[in-house]
Amino acid sequence: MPNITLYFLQTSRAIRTAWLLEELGLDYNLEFSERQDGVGPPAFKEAIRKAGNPLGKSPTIVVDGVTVSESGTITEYLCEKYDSSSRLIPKDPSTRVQVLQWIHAAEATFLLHSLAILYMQWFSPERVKDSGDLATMQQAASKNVVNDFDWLESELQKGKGKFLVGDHVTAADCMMSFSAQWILEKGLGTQGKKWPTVEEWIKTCEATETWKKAVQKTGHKL
Ligand SMILES: N[C@@H](CCC(=O)N[C@@H](CS)C(=O)NCC(=O)O)C(=O)O
Repeated sequence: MPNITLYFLQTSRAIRTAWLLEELGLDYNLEFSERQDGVGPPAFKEAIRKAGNPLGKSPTIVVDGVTVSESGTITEYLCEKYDSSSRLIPKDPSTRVQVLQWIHAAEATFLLHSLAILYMQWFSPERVKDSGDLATMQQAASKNVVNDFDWLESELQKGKGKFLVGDHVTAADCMMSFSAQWILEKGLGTQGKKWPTVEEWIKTCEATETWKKAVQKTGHKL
């Protein structure tokens, strides 16, 4: 068994890695921290920096002395090393490209568009809020989020199984479920819209034994 440590900040992308580790059947040491004032506490971020990630962000993992950051990279690294049957990132190029597409979309499309809205809320000066300009900007930025979820909804409807790519969990689900759950929970740019197939898929992910184990071990909550 490899020696793996996972730096896990509460309510974060680290649940992607915890779920993946359960899917791979790998045990790991958990370095957990609750949030403080909504962000990572300084001491926890310092511990992550000391472990080799200068940004102090979560998830970060150390695998037999090798430090890896960025949830998508961690996903690809762990699968390359330990997914011997290529179940989570398939070898067949046409299926593989679908899984890779969702791995990247989870960060570079879904979280990119929703975080733009969160940062407007966090960082706009009061005068921008009071003038109504914040609401106008949020409304404009929401179009991307709605398009993203419409795309996810239609891909899930077209899909051949109950998971994002087929009838079993792949790395696509491990990466994408947190993005979808978190954006819907926070209502970031969703404009009160509902995507029933996305909601059903999230429930299917949450019903897997591996997801449940990851939540039980980490105490993850939204
Ligand atoms: N692109 C990175 C983002 C990592 C990141 O921003 N993590 C957040 C939690 S979801 C974090 O550590 N925030 C704590 C802080 O900056 O205080 C990834 O995919 O892992």
